[in-house]
Parts: sequence; structure tokens; C-alpha cells
Amino acid sequence: MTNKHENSKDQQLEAYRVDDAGTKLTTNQGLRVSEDEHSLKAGERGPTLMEDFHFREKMTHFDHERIPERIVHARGYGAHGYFQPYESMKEYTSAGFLQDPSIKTPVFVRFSTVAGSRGSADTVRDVRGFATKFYTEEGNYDLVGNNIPVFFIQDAIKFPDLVHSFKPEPHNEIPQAQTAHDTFWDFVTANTETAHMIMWHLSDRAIPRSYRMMEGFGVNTFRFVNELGKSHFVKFHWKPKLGVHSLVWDEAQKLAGKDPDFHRRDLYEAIEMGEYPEFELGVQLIKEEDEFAFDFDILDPTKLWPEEIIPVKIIGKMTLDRNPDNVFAETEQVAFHLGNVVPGIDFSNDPMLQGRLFSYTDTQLSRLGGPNFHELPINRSVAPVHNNQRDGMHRMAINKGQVSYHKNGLQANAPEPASEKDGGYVHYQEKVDGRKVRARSESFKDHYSQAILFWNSMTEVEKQHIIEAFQFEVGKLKSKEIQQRVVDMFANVDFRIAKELALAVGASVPETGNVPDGSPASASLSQETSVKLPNTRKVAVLADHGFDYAEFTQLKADLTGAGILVEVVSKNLGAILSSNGEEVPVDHTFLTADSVQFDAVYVAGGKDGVTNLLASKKAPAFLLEAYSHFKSVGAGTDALDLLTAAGITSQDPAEGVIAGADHKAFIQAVTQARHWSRIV
Ligand code: HDE
Repeated sequence: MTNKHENSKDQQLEAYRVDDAGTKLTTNQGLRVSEDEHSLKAGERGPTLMEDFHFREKMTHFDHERIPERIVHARGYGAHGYFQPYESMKEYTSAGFLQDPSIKTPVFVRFSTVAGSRGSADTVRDVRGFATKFYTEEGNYDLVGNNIPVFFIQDAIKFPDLVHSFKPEPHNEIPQAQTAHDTFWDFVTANTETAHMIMWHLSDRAIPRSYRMMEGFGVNTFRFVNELGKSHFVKFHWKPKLGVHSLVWDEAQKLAGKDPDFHRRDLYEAIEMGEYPEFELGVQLIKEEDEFAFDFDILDPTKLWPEEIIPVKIIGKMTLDRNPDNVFAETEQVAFHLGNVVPGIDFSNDPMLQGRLFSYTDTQLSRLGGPNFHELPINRSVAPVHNNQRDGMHRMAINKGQVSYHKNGLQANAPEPASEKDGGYVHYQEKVDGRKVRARSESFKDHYSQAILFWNSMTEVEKQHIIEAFQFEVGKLKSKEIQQRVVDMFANVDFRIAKELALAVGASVPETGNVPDGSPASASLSQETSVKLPNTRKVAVLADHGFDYAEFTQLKADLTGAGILVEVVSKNLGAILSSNGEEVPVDHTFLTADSVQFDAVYVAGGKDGVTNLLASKKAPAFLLEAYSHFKSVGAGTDALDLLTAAGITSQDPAEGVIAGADHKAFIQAVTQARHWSRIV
């Protein structure tokens, strides 16, 4: 178990933890078992007997070990931690956990992909879920967000259609965890409100480098309400301290095969080694009276609030410092619901939010088998729970007494509703006046201006990635008609997208794009301006017998001193022998590791070591692949031959190619992460 932050939730979970070390084997009834390898038979070669209760219990339990996976966000990974506000938010909200900077609130976070099954790969092109449960003294508060600030659709009633379109096609259940197929793009082009989200989905945001290096967004518009009853509209943001960084597409695809657990492994290992992921919580606030002050509808979930107009106020920090003890018990059984709020946080009329409020509890009923899932240890509130709800599948509470109804006289009306002053939740009294209609507001009709805003805000490299993603996704479609529809739809965002896509997929180039001139950009949308840090970046050092020990030791000290992780890759496991007879253990071979699992590659110095590396074709290929993914490549003394063998020029080196054992320059290059100037 890692270092852990002792807190009220951790103490509560402790009561449920079971440690089997040093115990005797029993049945579920507590009966000690004498033998666990042979079923009870009538004779050594005879049939198994019905009376073998031990066999029956073991097999029955096994037969029922699986529960339905989540319909979306099936593949996820979780961590425990705590949240601490930087300042009191009293002016805006009465939420208890946002009042006092000295108070730490326990949290559990689950990151996820959306489309794939529970066993799919981590690095697919997809939106990432970012769901946080705050175990506050006033009850559970769930902030159920994504790593993209907008959504595909405006009304929750369309969610089943959207999800059906991106899930594997029903007639052949292909493809897994991908949107590069006809039904998804058929849906997109038939529902142009998707345009903005598609731009994000095809950007680098959809292939994050790490769960620790992506933003989180509440997406929907909520309300903060202060103790005087004054309300602000609010959007939530999580900002990672490590900055926002991505994979490149070729790398992401290869990782899906080489290490399908890439993101969960990254999160697990970082927490185990004490490199606790940190995310700052930010809020954008709009005064109630300014609801209509913008040229977009603030209730439309396909719109973001540009940070230049409505700045993000950073109000606290979350630190993830403990891995779960058991993934099924915690990460799989955790049940989020954005209707889990505390006093001071309320909803808006965003039609997607309103529909989500129904779906989350409903889905747990079949997934977790009945209405008592709030009693599962991971879901339990640390605030006391008292009400007149009773019974149901797997009820754990033993409610004492005769009374299970309200109002009552037999128990002095307990459990008794609390006044607002006493912490009772009171809904914000928004005035609502309207006719019952199945309709959408005119103010939701603009589908393109923020898709254009996003495109305008990208650097040239980011634009190139979006175009290539379009070419990949739409290039996979079987229907020529849908391909043409995508081209025509995105001509409304930028003519270049339409033209380059049309060329790549053999569609007709539309006459002109339909984009207004001089449309704005927003600096916060590009990842290129994000913080870049060397911390926990992973470097593969290629080395073989005969390497220079002194130089290697210095390299390792310099890199680890900068927070960079160093792993040695060689031909065989065991240890390699340096030119002066010192040994260094090998972490991976060229068979067990691949350049895509690292952020940069370094060739250890020493003539004999390099000659030995050159004898294998694998080392140059390893190097070249890293180079082709725009990663830093370094070489120690006498190691240039390997760079040359890989086809990476050593004279007049490209950006991020650091020769001559220059550790300082190499660290700077690794911090930079990718060297885009190498794109030809
Ligand atoms: Fe979800 N979503 N969603 N969603 N969602 C679920 O609830 C739903 C939406 C998000 O790690 C489900 O427990 C509707 C937006 C996350 O356990 C389900 C709509 C955002 C997770 C559901 C949306 C999210 C879910 C499936 C309206 C970002 C995983 C399993 C269009 C703000 C939580 C479950 C976890 C999960 C419904 C849209 C985030 C079916 C109806 C927008 C992070 O209830």
C-alpha cells in the first residue's frame, strides 16, 4: 500500500478491508476448508457428488463474478485523494467543503474512455471521463465531467442515438472503441450540433499522454448559491499541474497493442512512486442577471465560455495519493450521479443536464443490482444517512424500530427534515414560466461559430493533426455518400478542412467554404501554450555490454535529479557489464519494450557498448521510431554511429537530437516533449 492520506473516507473503508495474509481457508459461512484441489467424488475415478457444498459454493460464486459493464465509460481507472480549497468561496456558494482552506475533503476519481468495452485499449481516440466524488461532511457531491468542455448533443433525449451510432455496429459488432465507422459519421452529419465537439474529438485532446496530463470539465452549466440565496451560473474546470499533453496518433494506435493498459499503468505507477497527480479546480462564474449577455446561450452544452470573456478562477487543488486496494470493489462499483449535490450547488435548465439527472441513478439499478448501491463501501457517504427507505436487494443497514414512515408520532417524527439553517437542502427558487413543448430554443441553433473558434485557436501543427484525424476517420467509411456529407458539413468550419479531406477520400471539393471572415480565436484552447515539465517523463536508455559506466551514472543522476524516470533497454534481461567491469541491471529488452512506451530515447556512451547495440537491428529501429514521433533523442560519447544507423543525421542535427553527452540540453529537450519542427 502506498502512502496515504488518512481521512474520514479512508477510516470508513478500513472497516471493510479484508487481509487474507496468514489466514486459514474457509467457506463463505466461515467453515474451515481442509482441501481445495479435489472435488468430492464417489471413488477416486467416480462422479462428483451433489453434497460437495464447498465445490458448489466456489463454482456458483465464480459463475456470477461479472456484473454488466457501464453502457458508456465502461473502461476506467480510479484513485483516492483529497481536495483542499485555496480560499473561502462564501461569496458565491454555501457549499461546506468550499468554505475553509484548512479543511481537506476526501475524494475518489474515476478516469475513463467512453466508447470501448471494459477490456478495450486505453489509448484509443475518444473523449475521457473525469468523474470525482467528494465525500463531504454534508453528503456526497459528484462532479461528473469529461476532458472536453462541450458535448456532441444539446438534449439528453438524443444520447441513446448518439451512443448507438458510435458503439460497434449491431449487425457485426465491429469496430471496437472507435468512431471511424459509418454509423457514427452518419449521425454526425445528420445532427450538425455535433460540429464543435467533433473538432475537439479529432484534436490531440482525444489522445492524452496521461490521465495526469489532461483537463477536466463539468461541461454542463450549474449554479452556485450563497447563504443569502444569491445565485451565479457556474462551469467547473480541472487544470492538471503537469500541463495538458498528448500522444501522436501513430503512437496511440501502436500503444493500443503494445500496452493496452498504458494510461492505467501510468496513473498507478505515478501514485505508487509518490508522484501524486494534482489538479486545480477552477470555476467560471456568470451573474444570474447576465444570463442573456452573451452571443451564445449559456445553457447550450455544445458551447464553451471563452476564458477571455469569462475568466477561470482557480479555487482549490485535488491531490490523488492512493491507489484503490481492489479495482472491482472500488473503481468498478463506484456509482456517480451529477444529482448528488450539497447545499450551495444547484442545477440550471441545460436540457442535457436535466436528462442526465435521470440517467445516472437509473443505470446503476441494473448495473449494481438494486436500489442499495449507496451502501457499497466506495459509495457510502461519510455524513450519517437516515431516512425511511427500506429493504431491496442486498440491504446492509439494519434499521431498528417499528417506524419506517414519515410523518410519525411513535418516534417523535424522526428522522426529521432539517431546516435550511440546519443543513437541509433547499432548491433554488428559479421562476419558470413556459408552455409544455417538445422544442429547442432558437438560441441553440448556431452549430458552427465555436467549431470555428476552436479551429482558429489551433497552432499549425494542431490543425495538421485535426486534418489527418479527419482523413483517417472518414477514410475508413464505406459509404461515399457519408464521406461527401462530412466534407460538405465541415466546409462550414474551414474550407481547408473540406478541401484536404475531400482530396484524401476521393470526394468532391465544395465550391467555397461558408465561414465568416475575421472570426475570433481563444488562446486557452491550444495545448501548445500549456505548462511543460520534465517530471515523470520516461526515458529509455539503450545500452549494452561495454558501455561507459561513469557517463551512465552521471546521466542517470542528472535525469532523475530533474524528475525524469530512467529505464534501461538492452538485448537481454539480467545485467550489462560496463567497459570497466561495473554492472547495471536491465529493465526491458527490445522484445518486451517499445519506443512508444517512452517519452524519449538515449543511447548510452561507450564505443564497445554502441558496437554491441549496432549488432542488433532492433536498437536503430527503436531510435528511429521515437524520432518519427517527434521525441527527443540523445547520444552519449561515441554513440553517434547508432543515430547514423537509424538514419537520424548527426551533423547539423534536427531539433531535439542531442549528441555529445550533453545532459542539460537533453533534459531541456525532454521537457519540451515533442519537436514539431521536424515535420516536413
Ligand atoms: Fe454520462 N453517463 N451521460 N456524460 N458520464 C454515464 O452512468 C449520460 C455526459 C460521464 O466513471 C452513465 O454510471 C446522459 C456528459 C462520465 O462511473 C449514464 C448524457 C458528460 C461517466 C450516462 C451524458 C458525461 C458517465 C453510464 C446526456 C461530461 C462515467 C454509467 C447526453 C460532463 C462515470 C453510469 C464513472 C457515465 C448518461 C452525457 C460524463 C448512462 C444521458 C456531457 C465521466 O448514466
